Amino acid sequence: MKKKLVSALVCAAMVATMAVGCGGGGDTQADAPAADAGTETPADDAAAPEEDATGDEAAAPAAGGDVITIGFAQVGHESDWRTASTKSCQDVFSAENGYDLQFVDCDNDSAVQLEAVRGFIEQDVDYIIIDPIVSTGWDTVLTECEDAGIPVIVIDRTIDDSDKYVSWVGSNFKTEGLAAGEWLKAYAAAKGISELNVLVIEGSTGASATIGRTEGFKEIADREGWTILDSQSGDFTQDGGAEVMESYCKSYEGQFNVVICQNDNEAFGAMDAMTAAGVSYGVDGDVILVSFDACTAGLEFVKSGDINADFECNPLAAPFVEEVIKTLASGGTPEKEVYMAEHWFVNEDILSSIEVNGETQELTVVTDDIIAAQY
Ligand code: GYE
Repeated sequence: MKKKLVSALVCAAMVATMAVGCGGGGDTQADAPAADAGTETPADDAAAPEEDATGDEAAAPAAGGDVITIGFAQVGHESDWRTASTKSCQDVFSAENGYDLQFVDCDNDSAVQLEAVRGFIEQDVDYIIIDPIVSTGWDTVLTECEDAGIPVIVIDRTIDDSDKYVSWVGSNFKTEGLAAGEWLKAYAAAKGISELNVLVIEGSTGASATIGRTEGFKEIADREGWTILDSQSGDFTQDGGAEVMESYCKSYEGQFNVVICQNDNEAFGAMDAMTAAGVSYGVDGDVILVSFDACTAGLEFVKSGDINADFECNPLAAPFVEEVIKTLASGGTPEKEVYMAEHWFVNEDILSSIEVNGETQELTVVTDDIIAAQY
């Protein structure tokens, strides 16, 4: 395992209000034993808290026979990561498990997302789950949820201008960006590459995932004196990644040797655009290609050597959310912040670990078993 995984309790105790990062140094993460404890792969410890994600009948919040109604305002359907996130919620909050899940795909439109939340208030659902498209503009609607007495659980992206939610479950995006930077530094040194000229394809503008990954990577780039030639949004989509990369290939022909894509789908688009422009990438190419998310298809490209390194972001928040709901249903106070476990994946076995925030973090070489266990 890459990190020493510690209880999220420690993290929550340290951070009273919303803030990306935990305690300044490396983040503290919730260990999550897999539903299938039989295989040991890095993906396993990020799969589910406590018991099987399908739910233990006796312990389920709906055990008394009442169906629990949950409104989920999802970002959209822009990426493999998003598909895995939606599936995680639909699997856990199924009718079989005693839930009525009201799912709204907000198609990356913040106005639609606010409207969805207001719709859930009107329906008087029992709980509201929000994956906030952007990190600001939330206080008014969260106050409305509070006034209606409906607990809000935020997943994945953070809300930065309100703390009127009971719990947030997600990842430390800045740490992911820092890890990508620290890996690039160590990798370039191991390969004898002294000059790094970087192009960044950012995620959706205003999303905390974009903000954190951009900040984290830039911090290392500035410290190391690398040149970031450009940094534009590819909107977390394959088409967006292809479009930005196509224009980068024209504007920066022969000038770049690193491309950082802030998710796998952008990386797939960037690969297509580089291939079309005759630019070689990956472990045998001229351009080092880095991605985030590490979903199944992303890891397949790491294994084939097309992507050099992929920094995981765990989309399986729903089992953790169910724990929060169980805690609330039994009159308890859930942790304000729950960080999920993640791993850093590479193709080549030339570095065993990197230092991130003063902490040694393992690098995992992708194998078929890891891909088979990933989402
Ligand atoms: O990286 C991207 C998705 O918010 C962490 O959103 C998430 C990001 C993820 O579209 O693939």
